[in-house]
Amino acid sequence: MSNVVIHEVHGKVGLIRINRPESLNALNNEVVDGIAAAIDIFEADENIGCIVLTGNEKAFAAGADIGFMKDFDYMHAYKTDFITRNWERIKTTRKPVIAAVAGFALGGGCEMAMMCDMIFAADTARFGQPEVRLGTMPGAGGTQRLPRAVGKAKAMDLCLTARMMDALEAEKAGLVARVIAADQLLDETMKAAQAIAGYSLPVVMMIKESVNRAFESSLNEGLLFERRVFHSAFALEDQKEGMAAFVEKRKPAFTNR
Ligand code: DAK
Repeated sequence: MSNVVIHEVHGKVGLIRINRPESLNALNNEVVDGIAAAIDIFEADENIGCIVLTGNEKAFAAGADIGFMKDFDYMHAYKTDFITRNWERIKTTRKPVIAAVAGFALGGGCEMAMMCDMIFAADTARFGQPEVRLGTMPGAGGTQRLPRAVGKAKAMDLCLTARMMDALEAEKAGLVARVIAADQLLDETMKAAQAIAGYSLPVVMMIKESVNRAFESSLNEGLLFERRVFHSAFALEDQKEGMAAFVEKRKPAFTNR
């Protein structure tokens, strides 16, 4: 795997760092393929219970690499399935992914953060969909995930005016789960990720699947899905262990079964 993406194992957490600081982590195929390959590795590793995706202190990612795509024509974008082919690996992993965002998360960078299950933002984070300035539009979910997260008014504002939203506004609007002092961002995110990874992996996967269902179904269908998955959780050894441990006033020892 190339060094524009670094992947490391920290206990039960897989950490992925986007590493193109000279271009504010602009996303080209090498970066996106590298992220997808790291996710493949972590998905296959039974020991990993949560994934963290981050950039550096200046940028999570300042968007798709403009130099890389500026000469694309329609046929090239269509035939190579630009975006769908490799970007969506973040969306398809069954393990939870936390985006730890400091600095710029713009265009495809904001869209990539939104593909993750939640975003923890440094107080330096700035989110935006400035594609309109480049004579194009968001193409990796910006017009779809952003309104679901922050509502139509702010989504229209960001996509149509290209303005950036700071971390506090993003938290208030519902885009961001937590705002954290920049120098604590990775530590705090890793702590949360280790906590998630310490729970039963099948239960964590069921919760992720069920919350995501809320965005794909009516309320009643979603509730039915949740109820069925909840019932199935009684088939888990980890449910027996978790409830027995509570009653016996001890820490549970989950075995992911
Ligand atoms: N791509 C390539 N290089 C980038 C970049 C980007 N997105 N963003 C920054 N860089 C590079 C700069 O060119 C500069 O490189 P050098 O000149 O040093 O070689 C270096 O990173 C540092 O940037 P600046 O000198 O500009 O730094 P500043 O602090 O002054 O400004 C900035 C930071 C983030 C405000 C500024 O760099 C900026 O406006 N960057 C572009 C942000 C942007 O427009 N992002 C959206 C990209 S478009 C599509 C699907 C999806 C998309 C498009 C089409 N289809 C299906 C067709 C997605 C599009 C995008 O994401």
